[in-house]
Amino acid sequence: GFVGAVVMAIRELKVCLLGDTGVGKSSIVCRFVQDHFDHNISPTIGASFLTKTVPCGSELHKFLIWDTAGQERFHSLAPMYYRGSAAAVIVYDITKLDSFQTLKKWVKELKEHGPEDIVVAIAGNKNDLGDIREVPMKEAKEYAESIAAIFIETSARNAVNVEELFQKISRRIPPLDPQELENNEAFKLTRQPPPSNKRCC
Ligand SMILES: Nc1nc2c(ncn2[C@@H]2O[C@H](COP(=O)(O)OP(=O)(O)OP(=O)(O)O)[C@@H](O)[C@H]2O)c(=O)[nH]1
Ligand SMILES: [Mg+2]
Repeated sequence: GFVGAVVMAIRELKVCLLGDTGVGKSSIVCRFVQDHFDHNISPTIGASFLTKTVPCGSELHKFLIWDTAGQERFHSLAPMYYRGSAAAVIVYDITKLDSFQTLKKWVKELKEHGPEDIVVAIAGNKNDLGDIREVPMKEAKEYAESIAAIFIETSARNAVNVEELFQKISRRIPPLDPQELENNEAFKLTRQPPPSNKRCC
């Protein structure tokens, strides 16, 4: 059938992942972007960058994902990645109480030095390892509520709640009204050409 002119705005959203080394930040990103899990994944050096575009209402959200290195020696690089971020995903490992303490330090750092309106999402990863859990879900959930953060438990390994994590972030980002869309320099918007008959599949 006939497809009218469609103007779809792509909105680029910078997102960073923060959290202790080994909690599974890279595994979450790998699951989200490539739907893949690597048991032998190496610790991240510096940071890595990946993108994924997902529909959100009448917009497309192109996540520009900065997966940071959790090792302490890379801590000083973090501001480059949370600066200008629309959202930060702070990951802990439900089997490592220490990683939950580290998460609280990241929350504090973001509060002091991060963007004012940043969306914070807390992800309790490795929830496939419930038998050796050290962080009760209730405690983490209540903490997240106390700082108005998104909360979800994930398993990058078993592909549990990884898409949902990013969906929750998408839904927290207020849609732009068309007027603002014209003038707002803060958001990078790309007009997509209407689907042409020639390219139609
Ligand atoms: N059981 C289980 N293991 C996981 C899960 N996610 C990651 N892992 C394992 O945890 C280890 C660390 O994962 P990474 O993704 O490298 O952790 P990271 O947070 O990126 O670590 P850094 O890059 O050093 O900050 C790897 O052996 C992964 O295979 C999960 O959901 N369940
Ligand atoms: Mg990593």
